[in-house]
Amino acid sequence: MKKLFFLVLFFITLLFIGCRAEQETVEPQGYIVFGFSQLGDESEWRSAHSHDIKSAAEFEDIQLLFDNAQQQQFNQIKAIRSFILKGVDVIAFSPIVEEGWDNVLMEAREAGIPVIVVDRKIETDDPSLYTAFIGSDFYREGVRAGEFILERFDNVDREIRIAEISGTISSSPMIGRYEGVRSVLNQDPRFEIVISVSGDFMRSRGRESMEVILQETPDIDVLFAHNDDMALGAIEVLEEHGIIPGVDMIIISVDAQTSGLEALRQGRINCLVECSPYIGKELMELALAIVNGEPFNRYTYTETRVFTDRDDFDTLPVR
Ligand code: GZL
Repeated sequence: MKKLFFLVLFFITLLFIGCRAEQETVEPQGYIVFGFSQLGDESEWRSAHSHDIKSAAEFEDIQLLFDNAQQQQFNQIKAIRSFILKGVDVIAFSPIVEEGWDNVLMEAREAGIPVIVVDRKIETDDPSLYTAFIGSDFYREGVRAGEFILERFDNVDREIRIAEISGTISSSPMIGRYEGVRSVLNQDPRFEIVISVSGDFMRSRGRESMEVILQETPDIDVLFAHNDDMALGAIEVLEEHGIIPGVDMIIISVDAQTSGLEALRQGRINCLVECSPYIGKELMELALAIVNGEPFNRYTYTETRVFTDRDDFDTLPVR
């Protein structure tokens, strides 16, 4: 009987300690509450972007409310509204497309919550609706791609036929890269973009796009893909058709994430225009400066480097 008593007492004590321990491991309340609406998880770049932001928030002891909109603008607007209702200290979002944000940003302004536009840009008649932007110069990325094509075909005296697989229609990276590459190629009559298909920044859609390209337009010299994932999907299709990517067709992509860099080392991609997703640290520092009333830059742009098949591969970044 005595044994049973002490056994019961032992288990009750354990239960109590467990509960106490559980109460003490409640999530720490971060220094500020930061609501972030991420547009989706469509690419390697996006995954790296999300991971970098989460890690940076943890490092800065910032309480991050992270929402994945699954590629739907409506979900981003809903998430921003929920952040407003929760009374967060700062809101940031990566806008899937440029238009349609004014109303929800006016609601954030009325609630006195500063908004940071991250990665992609928005189109608005009232730039005071957001406090700062941190991301990349997409037009310049397109220009760098065009410059590579001109250089690679410098001594070729014939028409150069280019196919383009573009990103999400009406998104700022798609618009910028589309216009940037044309601003260079239009200077030289040898170059013609004979077909442009949207692949929505997804590998599967890159495959579909290349199938369309091969059916619609023969004799393509160059593929310009607006991101690695679509380039890699397209490359799979080329190889299935016995076309050697990087040799029979020059391949240029944007992002320079892990798989893109690997394909460059393998000679299946000829040029990568870097677009860095690693803005988490700067984003958190920007948010803290805004909330604490300290000086900050309204516009912050990431560096754009270009890697080609003629580089010393030992100097390529390791992701
Ligand atoms: C660019 C980013 C783009 C990447 C794609 O800043 O918005 O979206 O280039 C990603 O890989 O899907």
